[in-house]
Amino acid sequence: MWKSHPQVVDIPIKIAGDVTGDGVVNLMDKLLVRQHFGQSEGDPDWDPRTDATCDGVVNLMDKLKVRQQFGQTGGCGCQ
Ligand SMILES: [Ca+2]
Repeated sequence: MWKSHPQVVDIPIKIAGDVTGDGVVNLMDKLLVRQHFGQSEGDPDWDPRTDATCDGVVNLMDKLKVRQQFGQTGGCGCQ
């Protein structure tokens, strides 16, 4: 007789504002958003990680998102 066993799988949960994906919202996230500030989808240097609000543009709202979440940790952020 076959029995199914539940499996435990680690699924990294990305923190809002953790644009670098390293599991913590810190100065590196602020710097990356600043570096890409003003860019939008379609720009040659577009980096979707820096669009913390997922609206297709890196603007003040993304900076605010990082600021709100600054210092938060969780998940490994690894992919
Ligand atoms: Ca945005």
